[in-house]
Amino acid sequence: MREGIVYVDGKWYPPERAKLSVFDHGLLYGDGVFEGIRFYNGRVFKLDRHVDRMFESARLIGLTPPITKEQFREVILETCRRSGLSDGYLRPIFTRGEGDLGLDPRKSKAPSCVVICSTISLYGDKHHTGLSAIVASVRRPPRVSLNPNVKSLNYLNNILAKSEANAKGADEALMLDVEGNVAEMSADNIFVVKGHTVYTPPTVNCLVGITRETILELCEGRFPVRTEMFKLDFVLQGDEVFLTGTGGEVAPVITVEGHPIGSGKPGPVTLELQQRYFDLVRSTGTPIPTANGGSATEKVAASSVA
Ligand code: PXG
Repeated sequence: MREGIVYVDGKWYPPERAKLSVFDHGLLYGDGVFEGIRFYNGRVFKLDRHVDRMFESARLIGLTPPITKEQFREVILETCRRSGLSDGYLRPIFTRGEGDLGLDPRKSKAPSCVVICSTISLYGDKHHTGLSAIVASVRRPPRVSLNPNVKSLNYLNNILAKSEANAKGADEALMLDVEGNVAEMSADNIFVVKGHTVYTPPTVNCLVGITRETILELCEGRFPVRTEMFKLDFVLQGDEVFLTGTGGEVAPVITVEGHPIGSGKPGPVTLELQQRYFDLVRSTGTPIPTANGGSATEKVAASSVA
């Protein structure tokens, strides 16, 4: 049995009883958007950033959410509270809704709102030991085809990249754009470290990752940052490579296509940023309310929310 609880359009269900119609255009056409949010120690990390990004994704595909931002935020917190979990993962989804066959979005009369609250585990102890990556042969679609800032329900491009990694026995897939610039990993942003300088591509061909933003904040005053485009050779010549994502958190990448990066072990800049990231996510965030309206972690939160 799955852990957690699921909100669907106004009601909460045990995970195995949460259902949407097979005529939902989210299923039929991938017509919808989603977010991936983590909560740690009874606090939701960067909740408002995720809510804003979700509404921006919806706006970019012309989907009017069935709920206001404020209500959505409350639904997310209430779903966490009902889950009884203090650490876990949230997957809010807006789908275009149920409609007749045919891809015209006007066929769907009412969008749906789903919030899954459960757990996620991606790389296990490879956070410490490091991941292997391949370079996917499928490229990220250009911005003129699909804005990478739409976190849409259509992840086939990313899944094909991940499948290539699986077939080659690697943990992850690095993805290039159609011009051969490094874009991102299959579901994470990418960083390269040279000396003390931290490089990451601008968000032209990749998602505006919230973990990416957090890492850039953590670099301030500590490591110089350069946001610029680079090709694969720059990655292979890096001293360190790491990926960032809500699911993947901060994880070292120690080989690319079998070539060791730097020493072939997780590097000092990566490990320092990883530690600071874990410290931050465990000590800040929006407190999950308790049934009596208070918050389980209110006291700690009040003293340490950034
Ligand atoms: N690029 C892509 C394509 C993503 O899907 C990121 C970068 C990192 O963004 P954040 O904001 O999370 O730092 C993502 C996020 C999953 C899962 O179910 C995937 C993501 C996030 C959470 C869970 O595998 N991808």
